Amino acid sequence: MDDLIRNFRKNGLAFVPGAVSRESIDNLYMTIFILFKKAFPSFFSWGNNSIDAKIWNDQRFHDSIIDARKKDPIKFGAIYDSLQLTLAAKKILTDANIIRLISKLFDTELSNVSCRNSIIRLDCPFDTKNSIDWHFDVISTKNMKHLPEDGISVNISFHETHLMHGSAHFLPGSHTGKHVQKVLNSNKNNESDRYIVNEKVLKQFKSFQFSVLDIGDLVFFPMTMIHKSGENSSSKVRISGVFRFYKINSESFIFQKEDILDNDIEI
Ligand SMILES: O=C(O)CCC(=O)C(=O)O
Ligand SMILES: [Fe+2]
Repeated sequence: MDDLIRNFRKNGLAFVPGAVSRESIDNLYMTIFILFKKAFPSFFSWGNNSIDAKIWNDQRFHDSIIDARKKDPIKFGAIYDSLQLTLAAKKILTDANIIRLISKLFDTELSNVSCRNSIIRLDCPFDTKNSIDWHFDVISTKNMKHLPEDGISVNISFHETHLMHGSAHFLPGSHTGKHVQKVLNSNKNNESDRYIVNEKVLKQFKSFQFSVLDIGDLVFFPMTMIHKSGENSSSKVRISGVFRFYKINSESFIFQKEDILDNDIEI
């Protein structure tokens, strides 16, 4: 048994450094830039056609995104949603290393895995609308009886991420219990759903946050593990991925469809 599987079985967290290809991450930054420039041309007029991951070190990039969100949160939400449809996002979702590692952790083949509700996150400093409090990931917010027992989530860091950027906090050990949570669905496209887990449950576990994550690093955890967004107290936008995979032949797998048509966003 190798370290990845040993750590995953022991405390529910498996860390893999620099696994996502730099070319895919460069494409993602270019795509983010194109979307913002289309929606907010005056804020992004400084950029050219050669954006790559290095742009994250340029404060102009962050200031422009933060200003855009302040000016028009609905438009910002539309960019966020549209980002999920892009090839750059989907290419990372199906990155060869991620598929290999997920297959290994599930001990199954690619053909037996589904993915849904996979998101590239843009977390602005001191944001409270999209930051998610303690919760475990779910496959369905309508069917709360569904415990995501055979799901694995992976967080991806798209830049050097320090504590002040607000990477996720985890409660290792919480994944083996059967916990319940309330979900308050948000019907706004610029706000996340709210989750509530009983305080008594939270007190049973010790919180853990990776002190630093580098570009392309992966953190795998069972969907049943309780975790939350950290607080971004920096001046930069935290850019990360949260991808969720499910084993199809598992008893707890449910048949679903993704909303794909007739959901244009008026901006
Ligand atoms: O902010 C984060 O990295 C955590 C996000 C998260 O847990 C989720 O989207 O389900
Ligand atoms: Fe989550």
